[in-house]
Amino acid sequence: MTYEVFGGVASRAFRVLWVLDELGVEFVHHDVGPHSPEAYEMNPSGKIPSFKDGDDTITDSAAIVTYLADKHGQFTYPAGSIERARQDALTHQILDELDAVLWAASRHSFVLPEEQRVPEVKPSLRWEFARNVKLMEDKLQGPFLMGEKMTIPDFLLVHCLNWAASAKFDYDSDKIDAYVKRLRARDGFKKTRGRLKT
Ligand SMILES: N[C@@H](CCC(=O)N[C@@H](CS)C(=O)NCC(=O)O)C(=O)O
Repeated sequence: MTYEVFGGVASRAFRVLWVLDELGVEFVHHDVGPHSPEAYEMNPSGKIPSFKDGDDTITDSAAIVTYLADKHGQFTYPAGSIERARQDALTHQILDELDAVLWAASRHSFVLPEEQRVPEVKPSLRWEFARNVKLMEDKLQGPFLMGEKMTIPDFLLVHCLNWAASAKFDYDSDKIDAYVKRLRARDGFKKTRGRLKT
């Protein structure tokens, strides 16, 4: 069965590519942008990433990485366990409190039609992001968010922190800085980073 990933490395497709690189499985990467013909073929919104497992299509980066973790039995706790409930809570916390804030800033910078952008919201989003990273810091249990085991929320969190760095969204946390440095040093991360066109 062939896996196919649709979406550029600099997009949320990074999360999917990184999980696949860590799993060490074969896949085909279609380096396509949002609203490209390929993106619309996979998702009527034209958003990326999307993913194909054989003939089946999955959209949404968090859904795709959760599917891959479940299917390969890595980077996740089993469905129905208390650990899985805690893992999913972290996933949603990252999506609600970091991804959504960064995405609002992007929308009001370059995504929305110009007349719909409200740039004045950005200082408030920067404040909210820094506060929410501090809340994540309280959740960090060990080398990984959940302690000794790397799980799906780690992929999402590090991706959001990379996104924050390029959007110049700051925070003040030595603990989170050390965490992100540790995860960026992984071979899987470096392999995915190496896929970026220079
Ligand atoms: N929740 C979705 C968000 C997908 C999304 O918004 N992707 C961006 C690129 S990272 C996009 O395609 N934007 C184009 C648009 O909003 O129309 C996911 O995690 O996959």
